[in-house]
Amino acid sequence: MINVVGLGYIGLPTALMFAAHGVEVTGTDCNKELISVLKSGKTTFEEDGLDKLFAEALARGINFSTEYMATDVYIIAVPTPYDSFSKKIDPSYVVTAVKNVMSVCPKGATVVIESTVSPGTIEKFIRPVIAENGFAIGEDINLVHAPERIIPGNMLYELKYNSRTIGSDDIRIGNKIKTLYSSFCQGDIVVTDIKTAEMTKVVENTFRDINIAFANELTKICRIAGMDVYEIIRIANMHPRVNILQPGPGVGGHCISVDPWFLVGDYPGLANIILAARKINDSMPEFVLERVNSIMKDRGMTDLSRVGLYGLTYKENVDDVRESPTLQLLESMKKHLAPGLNVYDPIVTKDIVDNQYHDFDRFLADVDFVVIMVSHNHIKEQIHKLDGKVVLDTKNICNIEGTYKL
Ligand code: SAJ
Repeated sequence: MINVVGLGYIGLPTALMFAAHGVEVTGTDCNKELISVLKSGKTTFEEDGLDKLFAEALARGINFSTEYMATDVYIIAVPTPYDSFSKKIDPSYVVTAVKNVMSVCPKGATVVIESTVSPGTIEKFIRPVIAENGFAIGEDINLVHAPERIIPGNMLYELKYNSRTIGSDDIRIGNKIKTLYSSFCQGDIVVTDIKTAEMTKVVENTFRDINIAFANELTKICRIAGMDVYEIIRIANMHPRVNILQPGPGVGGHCISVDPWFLVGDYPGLANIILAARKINDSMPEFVLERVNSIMKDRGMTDLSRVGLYGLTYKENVDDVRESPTLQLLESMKKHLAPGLNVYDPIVTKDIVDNQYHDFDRFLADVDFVVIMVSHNHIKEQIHKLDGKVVLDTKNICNIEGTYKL
């Protein structure tokens, strides 16, 4: 039996995937409300195919509990935020989860950390916790780091087909956990040491952050040069060794906008490109505001209450708003004591900001200027409804004549 600890965006699909492939699973989370929702037969976030997988896992007997189980494999998938001042990782959730595991696990158990951690975190924070609890690593407890790689919006496909990294002190234990993940994972699974696995994961997200920052920097250059950045990227990407990502209103989510900071926090002075990329991506919401300001001036518009932001989530077709560019933009307006703008997102049903609409047509009726912040399928399918509005399209999805771009 495996005990998956932390049933959020990563832990839940992972637990369900194991269960649906015949592994006996108990999912544990300290959030009682979340456990009771799962026990009532409902999933807790939107993701393509998640409800179907949930039904399969339930049919195979998955359990949910707020308690940790006595078993031989634990998979820990709890959040690892960073301290916004020092930029260093806050390992407290992983440390607490490991402590709780130590209080119930039998000797010989394997603890797999799936949460993304900064390189060295396992050495610095996790090994001591295990030792303090009287367990000898490698004898009483085995430690493994198996960072996830799945992308929200295509999680279930990627769980099955992405390659994975397993970091372990002992190749035999690494191979044992590889066999466990092979119950559902059809991609290559590389077994390496723990530090290499930690670093590789952070490097992957940092690479993407830097690439997006390059696209965003080009956007600013092209704005001054009066050139079309999308056309330039499209043509440059026809070169066989060039693959520039797309510019946008900023980088959000709990991974790409967070993980590079671990390297900046741990290696100040060395992580120069990484820091510059972070700054460029973090500057994008303000850049959108500057564009709104200059377009309003050009059009002789003065009433901010007639401006609306379309999209609140950190990217298209997900319901996750963590670190979203729209929230960053609203935060920045608040700092400058400016009134908030109208906001609408078809996927975010809870009220999380002021002036938030829950009806698209009412939102449209109340605004003259729409800023597309997120390219949900919802807007792509009814882009014609923006006809007659002033539109700033930060995602390059609107072809209506006169649409402003980043
Ligand atoms: N974005 C752009 N331009 C692009 C692509 C993305 O501005 O061309 C923006 C998005 O709009 C979003 C942010 O970047 O705000 C991040 O979105 P994403 O789709 O690039 O990535 P995430 O954060 O959803 O998932 C990433 C993935 N990492 C990589 O592709 C290297 C995923 O594989 C990881 O599992 C995930 O982080 C994670 O959990 O670490």
